[in-house]
Amino acid sequence: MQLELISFKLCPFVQRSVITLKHKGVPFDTTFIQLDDPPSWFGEVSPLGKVPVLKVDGTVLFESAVINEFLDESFGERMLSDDALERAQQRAWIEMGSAALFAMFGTITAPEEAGSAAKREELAKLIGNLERQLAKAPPAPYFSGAKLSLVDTSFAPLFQRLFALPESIVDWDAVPTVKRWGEQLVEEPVVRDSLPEGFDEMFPMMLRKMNGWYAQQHLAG
Ligand SMILES: N[C@@H](CCC(=O)N[C@@H](CS)C(=O)NCC(=O)O)C(=O)O
Repeated sequence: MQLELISFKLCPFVQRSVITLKHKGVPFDTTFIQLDDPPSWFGEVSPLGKVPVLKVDGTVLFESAVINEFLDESFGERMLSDDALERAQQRAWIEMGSAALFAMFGTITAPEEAGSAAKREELAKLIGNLERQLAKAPPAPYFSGAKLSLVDTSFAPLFQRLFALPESIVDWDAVPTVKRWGEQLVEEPVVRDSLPEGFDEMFPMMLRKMNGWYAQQHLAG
């Protein structure tokens, strides 16, 4: 099977698939694009105009959660539960992870203080809900027990970005179980290995370029 991942280097959704591919040890090619100046062919392969897109022997898949489930079903040991109810719950938490990613992105890119604060509040609520869930069912050490799951691969890029910010947008003392899970996930070799080279410089550079309120306050210069 020939796999080609269409990627934007700093996209956390692409990174979900990179972690899954690497964890499964599946070889793949990557084609990087610039989202602010996409190549002319991108509109034809990406129905939503978003990355990631995975081409499988030329057939296009889009949406990170769908791509990850395809990879999971096609290669290696399963990263979702065999039990239908637990699997449905895992999918729901993956969706919640997407909402948290958008709330984080809104917080750090909103042009005005009020917009940033509203997104930060949204993020706090989501992370608080996650804390309640994890407090009931603590990661051991992963979300669903002893093995890395698609829930872990979906949240890991969020934690990498939250921990990389110079001024935290999460009150970590209020969510100790989430913090512990996140700290452990970002140390996973496969998660570290999924970050593009130069991430530490590129991520703040992108935020400065977007020039939101957060960047003006904490990333000047
Ligand atoms: N729900 C999508 C979200 C993907 C997404 O938002 N990707 C961003 C980059 S990180 C994108 O391509 N944005 C381009 C746009 O919205 O025009 C997924 O899970 O794959």
